[in-house]
Amino acid sequence: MFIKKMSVLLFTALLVMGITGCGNTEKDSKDPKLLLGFSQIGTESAWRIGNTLDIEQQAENYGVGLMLENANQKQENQIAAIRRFIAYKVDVIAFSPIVEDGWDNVLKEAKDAGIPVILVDRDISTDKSDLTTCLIGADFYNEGVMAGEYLLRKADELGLEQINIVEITGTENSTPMMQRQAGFFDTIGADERMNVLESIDGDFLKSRGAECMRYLIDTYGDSIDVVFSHNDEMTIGALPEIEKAGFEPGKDIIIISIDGGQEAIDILKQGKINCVVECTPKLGKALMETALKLKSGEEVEKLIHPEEVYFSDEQDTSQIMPRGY
Ligand code: GYE
Repeated sequence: MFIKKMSVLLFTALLVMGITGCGNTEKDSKDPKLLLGFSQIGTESAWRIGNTLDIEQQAENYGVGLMLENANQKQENQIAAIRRFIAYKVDVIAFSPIVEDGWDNVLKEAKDAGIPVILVDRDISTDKSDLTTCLIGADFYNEGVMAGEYLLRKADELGLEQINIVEITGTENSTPMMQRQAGFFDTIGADERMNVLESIDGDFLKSRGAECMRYLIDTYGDSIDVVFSHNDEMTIGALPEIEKAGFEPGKDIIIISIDGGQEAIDILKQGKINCVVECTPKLGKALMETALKLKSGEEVEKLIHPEEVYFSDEQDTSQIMPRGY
């Protein structure tokens, strides 16, 4: 399947180069500028789908041949994909590690094969700093801080004395899960009004968001004041459960989400979500530029964080531009 996809992409890249006239040497018209192997985590969210589409589009724009593999949410599939990229002798490998641990062996194999590796979106945990070249991804800690700061402002506005929070987290041991939680807790931790009832793993999935919310309502009932959910998908899964239990999301329960996909923004506009922190999936341009630099032996920036904002009921939400994911 991916071979088919790759040949389509290679063909398109060649076509683009042909049309724009930049592929006028014998060699250029046969080869893309570089061959990039990219292992994507899966299709768990609008964010992830938007991220894959953006990487495909930017590969076309930059004349990069893309071998794209979808790991269907399994680390072992990502490891196998990286091994295939090595066997295929791609110029550069990129991947979004589903979790932080367990990459040293396969990355050592890439290093021994002389293939540079770019981390996209998420980080790894390793004591060997030379296994990857750089990380292109969001500042998840800051996203947690923005979520926490919103809650502090909201608590002041409503004059609340005690605030009971439930947290539905992303995939355990993934960078966004750990850093969003840390940023949020560091921001609200010193405020005596804040009381975290429970943090529960929703794995970034809509179905799990619904399950977690059912459990939380069964357990804590009407004492829940705030849901902090680590992504829009889980939030969208949780909202109907809140309504079924007879509560109004956005009014009886403050809802804070992360990603900022169109569906969540539309719900924010309806008043059922109070705050959505942006996490942009548009990492493709920086990825292509970095891969091309690595191919030509140039230095690359170690860490590239996109600029991010938040959207909330404190602003005129009708002014929010279409999100594109
Ligand atoms: O928030 C979530 C996705 O790693 C930033 O993964 C990404 C997260 C994103 O599935 O929706």
